[in-house]
Amino acid sequence: GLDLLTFGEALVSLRAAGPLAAGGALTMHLAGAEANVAIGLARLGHRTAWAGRVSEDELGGYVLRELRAEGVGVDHVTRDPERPAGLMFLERRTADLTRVRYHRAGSAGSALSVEDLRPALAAGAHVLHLTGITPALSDSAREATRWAAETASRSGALVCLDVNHRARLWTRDAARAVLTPLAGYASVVVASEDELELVGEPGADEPAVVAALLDRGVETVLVTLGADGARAYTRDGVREAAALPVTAVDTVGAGDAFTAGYLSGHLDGLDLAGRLRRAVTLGAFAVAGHGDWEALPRRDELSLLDDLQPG
Ligand code: CKP
Ligand code: MG
Repeated sequence: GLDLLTFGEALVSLRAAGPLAAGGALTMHLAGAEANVAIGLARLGHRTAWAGRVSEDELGGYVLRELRAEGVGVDHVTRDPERPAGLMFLERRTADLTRVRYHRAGSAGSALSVEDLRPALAAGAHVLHLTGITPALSDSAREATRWAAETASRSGALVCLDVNHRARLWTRDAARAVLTPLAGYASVVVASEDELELVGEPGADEPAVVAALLDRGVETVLVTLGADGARAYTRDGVREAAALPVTAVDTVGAGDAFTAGYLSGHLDGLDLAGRLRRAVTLGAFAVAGHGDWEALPRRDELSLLDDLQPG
């Protein structure tokens, strides 16, 4: 069977080297948190698949071609003849600051429904990865996300939820109302410090949110800290992992890389320290190179950063 199934919206990302308002050349890339995770795992040799709806036009064809080229299974993708591809514009404002603008309302990906996911869930996978972006896209996508999480957790899969709050899609209160119940299906929850409160009581601090999640059956809570690394909470306590000291040129996709590394370590049977080491290693590759996933390592490249001691 598959190692990992993920689903969501894959976007066509159009990247400008400077401010968008100044015009100039755009380059075309695949984006989308779930696609980033699938690619991260596929590059390390794990069997992965991505499910979702993509437009039937050339842009949808491009999304599928990129996923296939990276070795991600697309057998259970639905083509949507009516709706357009979701787009994302990314402009570079300073050397280390990029800004993102979406054109995704009413897109093919946002029309995701339970029916689109049924065949993929029936085929099964060891790990189901999902993000808090998908339930923000539409009512049907929200129900599909909840259904997939429930179905996979019942079948004994490891469910990993990455909170990934996107303020351009919904408010924090709307996100919390959906993501807190959703976290109850997860074995692994990933959140930045900022996002953690969206899977707990409003205003609750980190120890309180973590305690409530562990109480509800979540096994591992991963709090990502950017350049400061990450904290991993389990019933045995907390373990810290420092980030690797690379020069960051593009932080978009870092969280997805971290999650992919953690899940790869899980699939390889590594202990918590080993899973975290792989997670920060993939995070370092992601931020040290341009693009959301392009710089992610193949398995034989994992050791390239071995000489870097955690900062
Ligand atoms: O949390 P990350 O920076 O790893 O997520 C980046 C992705 O899906 C990016 O590829 C973008 O398309 C998105 O998050 C999004 O919808 O914002
Ligand atoms: Mg993230």
